[in-house]
Amino acid sequence: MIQNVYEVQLNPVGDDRGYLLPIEIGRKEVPFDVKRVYYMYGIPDMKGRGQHAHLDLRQILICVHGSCRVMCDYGDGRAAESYILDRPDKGLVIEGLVWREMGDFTPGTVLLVLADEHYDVAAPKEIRDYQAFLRKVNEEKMK
Ligand code: T46
Repeated sequence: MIQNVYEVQLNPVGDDRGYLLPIEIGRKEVPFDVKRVYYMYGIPDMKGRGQHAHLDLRQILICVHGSCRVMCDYGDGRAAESYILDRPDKGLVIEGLVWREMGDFTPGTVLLVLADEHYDVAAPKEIRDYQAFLRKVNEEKMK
């Protein structure tokens, strides 16, 4: 079972016109082939997002504008970890069976996500019930 969360430093190119941040697929910042890109914006105050886990998905989250908190929980008794995404040159890689909750969005935040799988609207491979997530982690550990 894969469960991994870590921050990566992205490399902007800056000059007197501002910054440009290239993301090259397959380089160490994004260690997977990207099949899907999405972003969220217009998030009302006090609203949280996420609150689910994916069975098998690799993603990198980048707050390209504003900031938010991402809480990651491995469901195995370890304390949940909180990450603040507050710079467009910081990425958070989340791989595998990790419960994630995003919150504390500042007004106008735009959260960009690159993922290694397409999204199946009819049958998304995700767990939205926390107790079911804990059971799945336990089941995977027994294998
Ligand atoms: C995650 C965090 C960071 C699609 O149609 N295509 C997509 O690729 C996605 C991700 C979602 N959707 C639909 C499904 C729902 O009807 O968009 C709606 C909102 O999706 P969801 O409630 O999953 O959004 P978030 O912000 O709670 O979570 C998303 C990702 O789903 C999730 O993988 O890790 O962002």
